[in-house]
Amino acid sequence: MMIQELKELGILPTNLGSSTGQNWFATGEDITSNSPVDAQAIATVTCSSHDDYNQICAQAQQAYATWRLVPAPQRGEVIRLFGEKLRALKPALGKLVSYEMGKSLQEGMGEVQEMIDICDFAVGLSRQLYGSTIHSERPSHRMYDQYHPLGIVGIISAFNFPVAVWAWNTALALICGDVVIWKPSEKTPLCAIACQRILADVLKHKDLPEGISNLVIGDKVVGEWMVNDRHIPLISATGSTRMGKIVAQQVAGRLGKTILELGGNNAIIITPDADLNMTTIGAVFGAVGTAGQRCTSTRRLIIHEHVYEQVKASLVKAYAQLKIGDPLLPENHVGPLIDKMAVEHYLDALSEIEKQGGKLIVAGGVLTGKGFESGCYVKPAIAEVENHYEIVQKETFAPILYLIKYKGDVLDAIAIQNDVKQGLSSAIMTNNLREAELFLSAQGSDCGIANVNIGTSGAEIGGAFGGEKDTGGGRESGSDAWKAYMRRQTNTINYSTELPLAQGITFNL
Ligand code: UN1
Repeated sequence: MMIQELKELGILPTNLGSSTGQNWFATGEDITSNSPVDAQAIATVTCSSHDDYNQICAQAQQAYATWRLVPAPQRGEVIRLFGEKLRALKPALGKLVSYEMGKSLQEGMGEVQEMIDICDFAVGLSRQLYGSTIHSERPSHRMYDQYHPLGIVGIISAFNFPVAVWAWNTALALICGDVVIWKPSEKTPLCAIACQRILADVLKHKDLPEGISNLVIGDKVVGEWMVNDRHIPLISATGSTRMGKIVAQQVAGRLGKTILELGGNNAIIITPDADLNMTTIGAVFGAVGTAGQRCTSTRRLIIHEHVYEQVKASLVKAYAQLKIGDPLLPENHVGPLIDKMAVEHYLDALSEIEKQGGKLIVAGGVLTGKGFESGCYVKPAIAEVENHYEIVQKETFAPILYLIKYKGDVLDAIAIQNDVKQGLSSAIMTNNLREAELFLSAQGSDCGIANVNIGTSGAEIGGAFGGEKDTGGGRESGSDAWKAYMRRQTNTINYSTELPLAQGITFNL
């Protein structure tokens, strides 16, 4: 029913199985998108073949030649119109995200809101792609630096944020004068087709080449074509650390650039000075929101021994109230995992926890029966563990929350928080100024995101998004993340009649 509505709105093509989408050449194999909500096959989608990919690439290159000459504020106008369209289509697109990916409807809408927000941000930015002016050491010389577009930006995105992460990259890349080729997760192809068509409509309305925004659907082979393609100077990839390491090495092999947004193992430190009511809400949403499938999901709570029992009791109570079920129904807090493979990983992690010495205090399990036919609905679990357990060191993309007790002061808690390979998001719950400032200082959290008195997930688009260590080091979205989408050029202009050399060198002929 919803798919019909999307077809009527023109967001999805009437015949999904064919290659009729705008700038979406697809003559390869068919894949079926199954909803984890009710196990229904939503639609069959055609992937791009290697020939299709080459055609898309040629089209993107051609479009770039035009697009880079459009003044940045006019490029911003295109993104403004895109944002307007997204505002109008938010309910429909939000529903599709929820149905195809399985996150709650509110979170599906929230994801579309992130798209709208980044569009607004990019519109403003399109008049602020500032370089610096520099005082030259030579008389009658002027220096400055300026930013030019890079060319084609390749975006590889994951299933868990099937629309927002593309939008962060695309909105910035486009106002910077780049064009994009997008490989979405093959688990959420309909969300990608919908986004592509919304933007394609805006480009058409403005009489701009469709190759400014391109879509290639397929599995990791398509990703490999992009990663090894010297026509793509920047690859922005979101996914596992394992995938990121392969992408990083291959792109570095051709001296291309990457923005990598990989795994997290995010913790909240809860000190004796924490407001415990706030803490419970932040921790529970962080752990079970999107069924624990955000890069920023809260995986570990590092709790001071003095408040440990109290925090534990309030979490157990809160978990008992969680409603698991159809994410499109507003009363449910937790939807399904993306697919049965994810359920397997969740179950493996639960058994590993016990094998490695952990204790499940809120048991997990797969839900069965009416409403749970997809086999993807699982119970959020809580386990008492030690930080060094192998399973705790790993990012399991599922709603499993680890409780870790700490003694001593906040530096002891920070040491535990930093003692994992990943470095995406982190938080501290405290009303103690010294603790908060230490956590944010150079000897504090080693993550790309460090919060005080809020959880680890749900970052606003205005800040740069990304993390350190195994998270990959890239930054997307707000602040000055746009600079990664452009090439910097230093210019020195001599308006004198002499040719003085720098560093005082004299060179007489
Ligand atoms: C991701 O999980 O890849 O901070 C992105 C958040 C969201 C984005 C998460 N704004 O939780």
